[in-house]
Amino acid sequence: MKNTKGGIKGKRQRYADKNKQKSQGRTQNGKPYSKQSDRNRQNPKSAALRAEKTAQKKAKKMRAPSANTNLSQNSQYIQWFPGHMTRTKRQIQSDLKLVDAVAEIIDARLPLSSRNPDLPSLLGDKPRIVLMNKCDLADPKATKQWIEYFRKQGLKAIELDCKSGRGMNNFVTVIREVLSDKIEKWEARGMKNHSLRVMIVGIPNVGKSSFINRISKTTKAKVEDRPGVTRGNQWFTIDKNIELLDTPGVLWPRFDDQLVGERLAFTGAVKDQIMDTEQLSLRLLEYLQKNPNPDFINRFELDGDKITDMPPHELLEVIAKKRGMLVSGGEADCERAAVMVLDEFRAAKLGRITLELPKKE
Ligand SMILES: Nc1nc2c(ncn2[C@@H]2O[C@H](COP(=O)(O)OP(=O)(O)OP(=O)(O)O)[C@@H](O)[C@H]2O)c(=O)[nH]1
Ligand SMILES: [Mg+2]
Repeated sequence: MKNTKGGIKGKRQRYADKNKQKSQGRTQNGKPYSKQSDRNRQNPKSAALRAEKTAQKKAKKMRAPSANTNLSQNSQYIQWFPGHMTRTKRQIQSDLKLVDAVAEIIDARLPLSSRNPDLPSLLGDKPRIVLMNKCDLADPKATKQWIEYFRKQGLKAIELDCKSGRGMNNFVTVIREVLSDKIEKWEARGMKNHSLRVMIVGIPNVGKSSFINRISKTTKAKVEDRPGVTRGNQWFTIDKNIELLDTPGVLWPRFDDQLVGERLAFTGAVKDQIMDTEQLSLRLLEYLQKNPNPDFINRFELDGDKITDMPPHELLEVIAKKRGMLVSGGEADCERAAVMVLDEFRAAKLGRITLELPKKE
């Protein structure tokens, strides 16, 4: 490095020059100064490697964790695991010692995707039953198949509909069945009416609090049509010496299959605000195009033959126009239509649709 007088710059001078450039916010070649660019100049090869690694890390973060071929350009990476869910998991674990059994509420429309994969390790060998809720929204034939599927796995499952109260009476019978050994032991020791304590767990918005209200014939548990309503564990006493523990809905830190996240989002188990609603409704339309349901076709007065090959965004436009959802200039208001499609699906106005079926043996 030559100085203006043609000599070699001393170490002290070079240091002073560099500090001057830093204070001016510029590098030698006039580019803005940064610590990173300083390091890069020292070793351009490792700088390129670092840049590549950072890009890979970013891509990994953005990439869907599954290699599912059913994904399309409308797919989005969905994940929702706020801090209160970590706390709930810990609370569930510590409250386990207080209960005799656990009732896992699942959504009858997605009996696999609505099961938390972390539960088996969390619950250990605690006696467990499955409550298939929202049966009024699911395909009744599929629900029967799922009950059989669980039976084969050695799990007692019952159909529930918290809106009408269907299936409520079976709960006490089934809980007594799974706890029969314990009850026999209590009775042998003269404890005839020993109370049973059951923890109610499940994903957000699946109907845990609704179930507790229905079965205890009260409205004490807070219920709303959005995920994340219950925020703490709370005991409720129902008749026949049974106490139930309501818990906040929990998901898991990472959906290994992106379709699982999507299905949970379709049914309202994931907070809508964290997603692109229009994209989500396009994915739902893609599903309905591949699996057309007469109620869906009739509700939007669609031509069943034409919709299969239509790009989903065109179908959304058709639906918006059919419903008179227009923006100024007469264009379809796809944003509004997207929300409406999701709402109507969630209320089973597009048919009683079960999104997953047990694998045929
Ligand atoms: N159609 C139908 N809707 C139901 C049923 N059970 C619950 N719901 C509705 O589902 C929504 C959520 O119910 P909640 O009882 O608050 O659900 P939760 O599991 O306690 O939700 P979090 O506390 O957020 O985890 C409410 O709008 C209920 O009215 C059912 O069997 N059928
Ligand atoms: Mg609740």
